[in-house]
Amino acid sequence: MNSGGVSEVDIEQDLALEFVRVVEEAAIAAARTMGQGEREKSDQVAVQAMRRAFEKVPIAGTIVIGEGERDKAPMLYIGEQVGSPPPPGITFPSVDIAVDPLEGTNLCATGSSNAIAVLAASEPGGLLHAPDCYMEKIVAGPACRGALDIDAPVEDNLRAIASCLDREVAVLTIVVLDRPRHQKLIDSIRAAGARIRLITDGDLSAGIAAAVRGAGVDAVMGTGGAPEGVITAAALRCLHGEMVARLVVDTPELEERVARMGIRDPRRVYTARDLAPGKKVIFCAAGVTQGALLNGVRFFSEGCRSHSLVMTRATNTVRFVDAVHLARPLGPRGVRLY
Ligand code: VTB
Repeated sequence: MNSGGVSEVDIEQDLALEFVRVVEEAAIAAARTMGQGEREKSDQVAVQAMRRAFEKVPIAGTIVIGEGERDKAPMLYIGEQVGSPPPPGITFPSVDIAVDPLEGTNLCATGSSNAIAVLAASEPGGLLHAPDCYMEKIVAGPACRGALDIDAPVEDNLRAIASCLDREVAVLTIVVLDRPRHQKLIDSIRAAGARIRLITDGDLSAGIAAAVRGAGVDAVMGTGGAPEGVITAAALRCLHGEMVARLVVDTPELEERVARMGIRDPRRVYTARDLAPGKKVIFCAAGVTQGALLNGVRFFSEGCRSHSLVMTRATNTVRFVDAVHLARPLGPRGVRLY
């Protein structure tokens, strides 16, 4: 907040917890719909809850990665301004925000592991405005600094990762999205002798796990969403993880859209720093369903309990937030007292 030029807001120090509340709200709303088999409904309630939660955050926020173009998404669309209106004479800090209110809509709809509500934030210009297309990615932990090459054969990358981690290729765990487009990749990983974990959705949370030692993932390989790629990069910048990525621009329409977004070379190989170049970067995620890193939301008679992760780049912190949200008490006639 900048009141008469007095104190400058440090985005990371002052806003990290505010953003945790935003992902908590989205996660709790989505978790209520777990297992109902309605992925769109799950997504919609998460979007609405996240949008509402932003109204309390003292920022001049701009959604740079969101639910889609303005004409397609009523809320959290690209370019939407979010944040609470500042009181007269006060200027709230400008912040760019990338959101995925429910990463893993299918996972939530089927009650499977690793659905999360997630956002990344930075100073303006700190997150690439990526189009909603596919992105080839290789993600690994900090030990693999400089060792990944998106153009190298799969087995070379596996050998490089194994060598950085000081272990054999045969004991690596590589996460791959279970899609027909990945058959060749899967065959190559198998031929090289590494182990594979196929996932139905959620290459973002797998990417974070790859950067955390002991989370059971050594690398994520394959093609997933570009917006998820930028948010993964924001997390990796906080965790010093490694990533190489390239947009999949395979139609003239997409080429045009990418050019309109100011991306001059559609074949550019990006690192995490290129995708999330911010000096200040915040990454927040809250578990919706039970996951490897985060517990899902648990409901009980007095309220619910959420589990979130908030990381900051410049201030180098990784915090887990275990929060109990008490329900408002019921009055004598069974109505909420406030
Ligand atoms: C991945 C995955 C996401 O989209 O990015 C995937 O991590 C890519 O799209 O959870 P396809 O489903 O078309 O392969 C998600 O599944 C969510 O949209």
